[in-house]
Amino acid sequence: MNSVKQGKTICRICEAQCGLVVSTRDNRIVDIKPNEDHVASKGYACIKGLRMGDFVHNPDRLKQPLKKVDGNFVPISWDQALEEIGGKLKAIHRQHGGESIAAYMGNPIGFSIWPTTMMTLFLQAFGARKLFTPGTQDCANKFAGGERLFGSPNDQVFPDIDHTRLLIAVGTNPVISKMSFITMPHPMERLMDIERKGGKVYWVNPRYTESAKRFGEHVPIRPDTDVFFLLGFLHEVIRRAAVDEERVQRYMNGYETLVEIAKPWTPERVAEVTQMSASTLRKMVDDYLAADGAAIYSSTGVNQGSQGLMAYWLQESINAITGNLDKKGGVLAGKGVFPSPPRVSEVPRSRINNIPYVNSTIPAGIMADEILTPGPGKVRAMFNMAGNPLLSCAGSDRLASAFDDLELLVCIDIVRNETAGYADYILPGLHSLERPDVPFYFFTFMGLMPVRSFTYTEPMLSPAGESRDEGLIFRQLCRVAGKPIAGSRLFQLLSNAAEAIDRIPFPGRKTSFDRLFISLLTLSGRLGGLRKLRKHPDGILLEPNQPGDFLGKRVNTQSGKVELAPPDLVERAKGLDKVFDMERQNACALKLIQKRERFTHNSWAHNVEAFVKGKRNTNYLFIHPQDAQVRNLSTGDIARISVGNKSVEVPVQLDEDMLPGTISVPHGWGHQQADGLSVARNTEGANVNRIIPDGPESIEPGSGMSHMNGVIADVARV
Ligand SMILES: Nc1nc2c(c(=O)[nH]1)N[C@H]1C(S)=C(S)[C@@H](COP(=O)(O)OP(=O)(O)OC[C@H]3O[C@@H](n4cnc5c(=O)[nH]c(N)nc54)[C@H](O)[C@@H]3O)O[C@H]1N2
Ligand SMILES: Nc1nc2c(c(=O)[nH]1)N[C@H]1C(S)=C(S)[C@@H](COP(=O)(O)OP(=O)(O)OC[C@H]3O[C@@H](n4cnc5c(=O)[nH]c(N)nc54)[C@H](O)[C@@H]3O)O[C@H]1N2
Ligand code: SF4
Ligand SMILES: [Mo]
Repeated sequence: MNSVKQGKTICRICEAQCGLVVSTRDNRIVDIKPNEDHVASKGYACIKGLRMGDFVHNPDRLKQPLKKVDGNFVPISWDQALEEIGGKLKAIHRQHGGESIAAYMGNPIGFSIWPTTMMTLFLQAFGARKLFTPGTQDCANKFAGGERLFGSPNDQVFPDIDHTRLLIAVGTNPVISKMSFITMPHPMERLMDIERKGGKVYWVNPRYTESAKRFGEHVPIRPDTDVFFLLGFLHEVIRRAAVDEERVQRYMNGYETLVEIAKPWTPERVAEVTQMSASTLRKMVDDYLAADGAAIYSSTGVNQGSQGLMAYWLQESINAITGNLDKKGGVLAGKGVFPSPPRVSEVPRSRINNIPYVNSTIPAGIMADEILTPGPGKVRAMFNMAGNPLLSCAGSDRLASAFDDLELLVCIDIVRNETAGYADYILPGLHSLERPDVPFYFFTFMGLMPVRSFTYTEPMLSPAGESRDEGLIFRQLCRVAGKPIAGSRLFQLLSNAAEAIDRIPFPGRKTSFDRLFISLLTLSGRLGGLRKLRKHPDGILLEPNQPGDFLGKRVNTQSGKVELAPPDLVERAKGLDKVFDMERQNACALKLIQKRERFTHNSWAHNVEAFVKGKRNTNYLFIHPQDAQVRNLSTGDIARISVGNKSVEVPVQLDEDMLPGTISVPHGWGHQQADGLSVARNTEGANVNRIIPDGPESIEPGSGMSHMNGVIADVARV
């Protein structure tokens, strides 16, 4: 047995990106500890990062390519897999063109620059544009909002946590999630500091969350009514003339339009649907305006509603006109390693209802339609990397039929998940600990950091079995299909040469091409080459984001000013009266929201035995005792939750923390058909996305967001 080796890396499970110290022996993890010396995480990590060994060395880990033969998966060689997939791809491309080829790029790999870039360049080689991502399940409203207000989807703001005096946190639960659109290890500690320094945190949430129980003030809100809460807020700000007129004059357009829009929405009126009293709202406005540095921040609880883009627009407009945008303690515009890429002059549109792409991706809510609708551009081949759309996207039943309809479905994953059950080929990719990496934070996310830092990591392990770097897989497929990656012969030649060199056995030598790519990127971002970065496994600190660095300097709109009145949103605002009336009519209906849990991570943590022990082996219906009583439900009963003609059944858990009228069923469950997941297969629970509607009518205009939060549902005892 060899001795234990120790290495430093970063966790790539969530946006916090904590530093870890990983001990290995004989290519197996023996221990993972938080890295006390990491410049940003300083010794923090959560249970998922610390248990990563269970993901890497999972007995179900894929180690060889698989091909479906007569309904069963059989192992084949890489050569055979590449030849056959490349051949089919070539034929489909020749007959039906690039629009018939699509891809889904899942969440976990979004944190690695190399495979994500390669998948994009692979699509480019075929003139294929249909890239689906979980973005339209979690944050595309922010991309769409950034584009309209600041000029680019990559122009994003985040609360200046270390200096803010007042934070209104809407639809987020950091104790569990560690947040999104802000890279902040140990978020609760940092947020608690706001109150320790005499400031205040409000949690606007239909659930009295684990976070709200720690500190701050919980303000309940009826699900999917945040847009009205924000209209009431805006109304009050304007009524009190609490506007930084000089800034508005100099740096913003469209303020007068905003004034008109806010006029009818008094706190009394919006209270009718938000269930937040006018006095509570006014108190929040008082505190916000009194604070020297205040911020409203929101996350998936709002993003996944039916008005996520509208809410984002109002929220950032409030932050902007009150002078809190680009101000110490307000919201800062994050600065990436590279400036935001130039705006795409012509946004592609889907053949389905002419729906626009957002941030160069096509909404996942119309994936089934793109596959099932006949005619030119019908998707026939699909590549799914590190994703589980069958469990994570809306409309699972339609998606299942769609995947059945494909001529070619290739899944690249570390295990055989539910989606892979529909695949023609499954290719074993790398676990993040097996690749050299820099986080995919070059444009946007790099900047969304209270502590702006950068960490390069070497692989901690060699690839399991025959598993292969995803980037290499795409370049090899391009070669076989006769379409050079990125449409560049030179790029393809370089890749082929690097591959040939890498094949020569030479102990201790590391693959060259990916490192070369990363080096070029970091060098051009003036971070230094790998030699320098390797010397800093604890990360390097970059110049922090500064207030006063954005307005008048980096705003990417044509006017150079913040656009407070984007025409399409102003137009939509006219329809809000109707939405409001509907809300009033539905005041008694149950609304279904999502819920993240400590031991689950979207759909991929349930194959770890420790995470699904005992009562954790299923998802539940969380329901307030009042709502349960009316339906004759108690804890342990099985409930049927229906939306339209679709339903799922899960056990009931009475939960006083839910606002009455609100129910919750966590997503990522329903693994019973997952033949490739020996632990998850034996869990119970159901896939809530079977009842979340998909299709062009169920996504938010402009952002393409699937409506997953605040969906009206029925509950009955089984
Ligand atoms: N343990 C764990 N951590 C995770 C994940 C996981 O699956 N498990 N997933 C990761 C991913 S991919 C992401 S994107 C982030 C997301 O990070 P967050 O956005 O912080 O996600 P949640 O913790 O689900 O918080 C959303 C909150 O919104 C509330 N909410 C629901 N509906 C509404 C509404 O209509 N209005 C308002 N105001 N609030 C509402 C919910 O009660 C919930 O508390 O978390 C990441 N971290
Ligand atoms: N109803 C409802 N649905 C939701 C949400 C919700 O709140 N409610 N949340 C949404 C959100 S925020 C998100 S981000 C999506 C996530 O949705 P997805 O990204 O589609 O799904 P994951 O569950 O993250 O599945 C990731 C897969 O990647 C694999 N994987 C992990 N690491 C690697 C790697 O390095 N290489 C390769 N090749 N594979 C890897 C895992 O084994 C797993 O099979 O779900 C969304 N779905
Ligand atoms: S919070 Fe947990 S899952 Fe997220 S990066 Fe840190 S260790 Fe990984
Ligand atoms: Mo997400």
